[in-house]
Formats: sequence, C-alpha cells, structure tokens
Amino acid sequence: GLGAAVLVSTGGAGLALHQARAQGAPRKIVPNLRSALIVVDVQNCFTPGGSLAVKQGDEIVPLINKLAKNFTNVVVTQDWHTPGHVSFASTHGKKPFEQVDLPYGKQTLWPDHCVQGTEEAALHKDLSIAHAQLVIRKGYNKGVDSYSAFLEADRKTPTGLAGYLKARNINRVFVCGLATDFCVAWTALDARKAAFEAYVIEDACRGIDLMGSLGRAWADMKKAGVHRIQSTDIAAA
Ligand code: VGL
Ligand code: ZN
Repeated sequence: GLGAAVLVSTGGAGLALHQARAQGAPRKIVPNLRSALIVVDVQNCFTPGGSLAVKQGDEIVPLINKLAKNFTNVVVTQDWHTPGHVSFASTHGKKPFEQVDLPYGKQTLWPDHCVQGTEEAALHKDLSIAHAQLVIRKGYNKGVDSYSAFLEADRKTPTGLAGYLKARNINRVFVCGLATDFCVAWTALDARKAAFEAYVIEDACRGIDLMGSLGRAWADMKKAGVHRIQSTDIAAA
C-alpha cells in the first residue's frame, strides 16, 4: 500500500545519505583560476576598538588568512570615506543608526568611520594575504555611500570590480569579511546581479544585526541564489 511505498522510499533515501557519509567526507568546493575570494572591509574601524566595531570582528582574521591560501585570486576591499561623508550621522547633526532620506534613497547613518588615510581605515594588522591582487576602495564619493564592492548606493555608479573580474575571466566569487548584513551581503547580491556565481562563507564573516538586518540579509541572499557555505566546505589547496 501507500504507507509501505512511503516507508521504502524514505528508507532508501536515508540509506543513500548514510552510505555517502560512510564513504567519506562530503564533496568539497574546489576554487579554480576562475574563482576569486573577496575579503570585505577587514579594517580597524570594524574590529574591536574601532569606531564601528563589529562584535567578534577580529575572530575571523586567522580564518580568512587560512582560506586565502586556497585561492589564486584574492581581492581585498576597504571602506574609504571622505571626512564629513554623507553616511556619517555627525554630518547631519543626527545620532548614529538613525536614517535620513537622500536623493538615492534611505541611508542609515553611522558613527564617523574609515576616513581616508587614517589608521582606522587601515586593514587589520593581522590580515596577511600577500598574494592579494587588487585592493578596491569604496565609499570615497562624499555624497554617496557604497556598501557594495560593485556598485555605489545610487545603484548605478560602478566601482570597476565587475569589469576587472570579467576581464580576468573570473566567474565565481566567494565573499567573506565585515559586516555580513551590510558590505558582505550587498557585495554578494551585486555579484549575482552582475551574473557571477556567488558564495558567502558564513563563519568567515561577522554581522552588525541592526533591527533584524542580519536575518533579512540572509533571506535576500537566498532569494538571489547566493550560496551560504562554511569555510570547511572549501577544499584545502
Ligand atoms: C559597513 C556600515 C557602514 C560594512 C560599512 O563594511 O559593512 N557598514 N560602512
Ligand atoms: Zn562605511
């Protein structure tokens, strides 16, 4: 009867899964020459002691150093704002984490952070990826923010990253860094819009989680076809 058929089919699937595990570790993702690791905003301002510190933001640094060894192609990003940047609450006489309406839409306001050329804006001292090929700076236009490493917050000004990756025949990006729910998520979402295959390495990121932003970011990424993976899903080179 039906009951028996259901039993047999679930039993079969369960057995197959079990056998796959018994035969060895699940298949790992092998980065190749068409893959790039994008290390987002691992800067002093976003790590403990910084002006916009992400909780446990420094914990991911050793993991990212290790991960980077599995990638021939690595791109590092830096949030790189002017003094008096439009994303700073102080510019508007407002408090951090309030919102304002700007010509390009709603902007969350932040403490002053990552000002060009300051020690705060430097990469974290323990980040060690000598073979990184490109450092892309973003948010350098005084009147426009840029969470994404691909497109500014006006949603039309490119940073040049998509062109760079495409010129180098890269079709798959793996994103890690800070913060999961802002610069990492926007970068992964824009990677999808630019037709890259996109993976976010969850344990190599930390989030801010401002009023549910972390859950929303994961939901948006899932909808856009971003793969949510762990560092252990990537094969060691
Ligand atoms: C970021 C808020 C403001 C980030 C940058 O790197 O996620 N968040 N600027
Ligand atoms: Zn910023």
